[in-house]
Amino acid sequence: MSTPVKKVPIHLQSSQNRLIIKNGKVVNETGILEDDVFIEDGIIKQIGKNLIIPGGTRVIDARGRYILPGGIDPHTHFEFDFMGTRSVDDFYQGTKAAIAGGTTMIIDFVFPKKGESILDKYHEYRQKADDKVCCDYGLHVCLTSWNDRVRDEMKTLCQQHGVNSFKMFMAYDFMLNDEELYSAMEACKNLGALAQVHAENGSIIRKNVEKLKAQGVTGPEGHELSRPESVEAEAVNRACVIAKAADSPLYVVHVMSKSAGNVIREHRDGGAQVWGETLVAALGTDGSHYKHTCFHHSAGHILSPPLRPDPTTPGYLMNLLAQDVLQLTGSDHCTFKKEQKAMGQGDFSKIPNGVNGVESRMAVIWEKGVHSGLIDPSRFVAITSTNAAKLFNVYPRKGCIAVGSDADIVIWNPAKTQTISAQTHHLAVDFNIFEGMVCHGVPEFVIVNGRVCVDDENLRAVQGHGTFVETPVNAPFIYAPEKLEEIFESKKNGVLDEVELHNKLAKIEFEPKTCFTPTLPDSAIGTPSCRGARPEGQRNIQDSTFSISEEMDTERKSCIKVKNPPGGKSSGFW
Ligand code: URQ
Ligand code: ZN
Ligand code: ZN
Repeated sequence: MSTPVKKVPIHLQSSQNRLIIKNGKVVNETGILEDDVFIEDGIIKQIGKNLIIPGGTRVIDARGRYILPGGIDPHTHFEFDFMGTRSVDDFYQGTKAAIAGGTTMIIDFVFPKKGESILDKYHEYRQKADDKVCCDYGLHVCLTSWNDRVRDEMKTLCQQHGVNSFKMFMAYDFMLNDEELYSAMEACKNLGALAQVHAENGSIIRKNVEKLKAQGVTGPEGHELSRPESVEAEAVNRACVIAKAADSPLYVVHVMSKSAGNVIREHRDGGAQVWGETLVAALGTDGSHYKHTCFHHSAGHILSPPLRPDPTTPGYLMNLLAQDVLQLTGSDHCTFKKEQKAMGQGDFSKIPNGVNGVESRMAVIWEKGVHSGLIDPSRFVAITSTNAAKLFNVYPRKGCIAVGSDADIVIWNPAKTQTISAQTHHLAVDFNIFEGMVCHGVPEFVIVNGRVCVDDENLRAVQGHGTFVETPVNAPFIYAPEKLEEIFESKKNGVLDEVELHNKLAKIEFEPKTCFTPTLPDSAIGTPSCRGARPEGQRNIQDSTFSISEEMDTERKSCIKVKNPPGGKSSGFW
């Protein structure tokens, strides 16, 4: 168990609060620039060459390295009570491991049992996480039942507690039916929140499980057999159809199969506002492990939707990310020890669902995406950080290396390799689905809100260093794309310079009914874009400059399309 470490107030950190990263390649989703980055008080203060900075500033030489925005993992389940047990990586261990791998923000899921208050559960999660987290975190809220109270509490969560996303299940005992899904999505849309779905056909799964058990199938191989690709693809399609009918944008979590990805492509091509997240598990391994004769090995790979037996799935999903059919990568980190997985010995439907990934996500995606030549570093940044920041409305505070942004930065050495193993990972769990995988790319330094938490590969994460980050409703990238389009058009035509561009982005105004109304301390900064309170010493995004240096060509579709700079093959979608 962890020992709490007291936070050092920023003003007492003396010269430690200043840092310059020199000679590296700064990677944003829009391109790569060779620049130095100066950080003070947890914020990126200057980017450029020959910067004038105070004496005594620590220098990190990043020659030959990439300077990346810290990863944002939009999908974790730390200390989660599920299937009769609790996931073993808690908010301390989980965020510490996240940092070790180059992730500087996670978004977890508040998970009420069917019928419980989502508001009470939110407070419970805040209580268990706030003092433990080593990096910043946000919260989605799961809707495991549907009624008027849930609807009212959604509003409170959006308007007073910094929640802007709700996950609905189409499988498990707590799944919503189609009518409830429609109402919940409609409620999300009306609040300016984002509806998320776990897309699997729960009724077919139930029937398949019964049938398989009757046939005597009890081992882990029964898991995928009971929930094949078609069961996932059907639910993804149904979710898209319901979202369209309810006029709601939609985020499909953990897209695990080729056919589910194809369904998303079809709906996006038809103009739907739908975004897809796949998992590092789906990109880094496959369902062949369910045939392994060792129960612990095969059960260790069980999650839902499952890994697919088709060995071409990981490459296919990476290509969908390259083509912008899918936009985000999460870990769905939800870990159970061997003894917990053993609860399903003799009955595969009782094996607690979930695998690791929060620590290895960046390395595995770099290996399978960048090192293998399918994507460039800019697209890597988009799918591991920027797109999550945009959809969950913390951009440009997070998700980019820009003046005024939080100093959440990874110095990535593509020339070094690491071998993933349960023997060396920083997790509480005793199994790793990527065991033995050699990955090119090592996060040599990880800077979390200005503090060096991985220092030349030495992990120095600090419990309680992270804070809860409010995710305001009405993300402009979802709900005001036409305003963004105008702004980017003005930049393209030379009407706006970069500073004006950033100021415009920060000042997009929304309908008053959806304005976020936090209880602000005097020192906190509220902006017309309704962002929440920021701790002292953090930036006012209206006063900052924000570099999008490449020329952008915009085209309105379901959202703003941005063509990438010449030479870069990343396919950013805004
Ligand atoms: O469905 C999820 O995201 C959670 C509840 C369980 N983990 C998993 O198997 N994907
Ligand atoms: Zn799920
Ligand atoms: Zn999950």
